[in-house]
Amino acid sequence: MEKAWWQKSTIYQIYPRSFNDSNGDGIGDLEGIIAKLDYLQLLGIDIIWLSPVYQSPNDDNGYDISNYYDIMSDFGTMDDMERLIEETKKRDIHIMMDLVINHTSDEHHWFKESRKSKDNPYRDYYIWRESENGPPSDITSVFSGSAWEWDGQTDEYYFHLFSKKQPDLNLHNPEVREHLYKMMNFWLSKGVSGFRMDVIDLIGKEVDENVLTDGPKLHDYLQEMNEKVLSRYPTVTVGETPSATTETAQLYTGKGRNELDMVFTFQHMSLDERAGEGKWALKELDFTELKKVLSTWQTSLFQKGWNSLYWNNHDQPRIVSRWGNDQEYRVESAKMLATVLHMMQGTPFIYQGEEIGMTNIDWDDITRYRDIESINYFNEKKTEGVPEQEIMQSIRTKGRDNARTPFQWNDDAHGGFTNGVPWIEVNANYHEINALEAMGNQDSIFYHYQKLIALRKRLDIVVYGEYELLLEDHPEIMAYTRTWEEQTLLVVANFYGGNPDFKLPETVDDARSTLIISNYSDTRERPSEIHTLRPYEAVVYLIEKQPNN
Ligand code: TEU
Ligand code: CA
Repeated sequence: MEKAWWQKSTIYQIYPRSFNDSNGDGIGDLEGIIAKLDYLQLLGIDIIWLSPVYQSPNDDNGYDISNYYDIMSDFGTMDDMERLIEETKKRDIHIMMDLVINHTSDEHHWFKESRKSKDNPYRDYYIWRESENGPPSDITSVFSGSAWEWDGQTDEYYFHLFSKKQPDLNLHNPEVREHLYKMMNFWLSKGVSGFRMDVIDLIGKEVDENVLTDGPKLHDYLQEMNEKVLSRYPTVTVGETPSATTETAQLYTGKGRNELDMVFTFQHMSLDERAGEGKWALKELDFTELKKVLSTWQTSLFQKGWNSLYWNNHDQPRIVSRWGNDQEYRVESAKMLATVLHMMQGTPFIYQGEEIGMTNIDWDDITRYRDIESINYFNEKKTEGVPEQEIMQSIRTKGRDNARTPFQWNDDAHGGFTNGVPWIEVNANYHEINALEAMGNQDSIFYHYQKLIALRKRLDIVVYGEYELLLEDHPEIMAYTRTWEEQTLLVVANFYGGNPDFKLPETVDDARSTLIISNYSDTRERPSEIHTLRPYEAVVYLIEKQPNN
């Protein structure tokens, strides 16, 4: 089996605006990241995924790029970026840039030209349509309202799946693709190691046919990109693909397909929303469904592709608040969730602050929020007459700002994130939850993540072992094995606060097993036949086959 360098790696996502502010303007920056590289090295991560740092008017916090070749002045300069690349190299850390090519900012030079006249050479870089009576179609923006915006300069509509300041590029135009490949090569030649590709499943869209994701040309374009850019460097890539299924994931990541290394799938992220009603329609997590979804991905891609593994990113609420217990069992449940994810097959992603168990915010007042998605949703629902309390309950539970409050470094004002006034408030719990506290405590969540990262490097079975789900229908326990050569890895996790019994399956011989990691300090060294689990307990045993088996 082919062993790629990134298969043993762990990736850490930095959302620069909220990571560390070095100059007191309240906004995280590149210099601030450089100052924390030793912290990341101690954690043991291999790759940083840097959310966008390009020039941007910040309508969607950098996911609206006005110049791909320059750095947002809030974050620093190209010199700072080059220094960041150099400093990460010294520590054997790679950088993965965020690649946003489904759309640009409306302040990008291309769009400024494009909107000027119908025969402008850049006109066809974007998606323009004429329409007499209202928008050309009913397609809606992810950020509320129509996806079509009327532009009086030429009396046509342009298409934007996200904010109206994020016009969609027309990738069917080969000139556009060539420009983008040139830009990607520019960054790779600067020394970054790859890309996380924003909503890459949209780039083959055919708006007139109402086809958005998985357009007929999507995989052709990815293969072309691979040939003209990715294959020329030892890259690592992950595509953000909300529409991916276990079938399409094999197209993206399959051997010999020459497209991407892995994709972000979203099926597990939708298990606490009412089916078909979107992210704001709240519902309890369907736990057995979660096990089923994760397991289906594990088995479907086994030796046919490669999984990314994540609970969190800058678009999702904090996992310990979402599917753990951020009160009495914050530490136990954060470690349990980490264990379950990191012992699976794939490349794990850690989102900044996850490794110290940062939690959701509980703000009731919309003026404290900064995210365009939440604010637009609030305004839309308010206009429709939905009671404010109900709207705010969705935003508190699912809003993206849950992940975007500043990193909590220590107990100083604003959690040590800034000497000034932060662009978004720090979570009030920074006095108890912060990196300094975590680093001084050998039992902290931080060191649990450090161990999990190291285990992946030490044990081939974590990287290559075949996955099998146990106790499929158990309402509280998630348990699985990984099998590789003469070994079995047994992972048992209690997802809730009760004390369920775990009965050791007959296939598992406990005579030759050792405890690999646990989130309770006094877990026994061998699994007993009946193991009564404690709240949110998670244990991992490595079992050697009997020599005569
Ligand atoms: O997100 C794409 C995406 O699918 C979003 O709809 C995401 O599911 C949503 O934000 C969840 O609430 C990417 C980026 O990750 C996001 O931050 C950007 O806002 C978006 O693309 C536009 O670039
Ligand atoms: Ca700053």
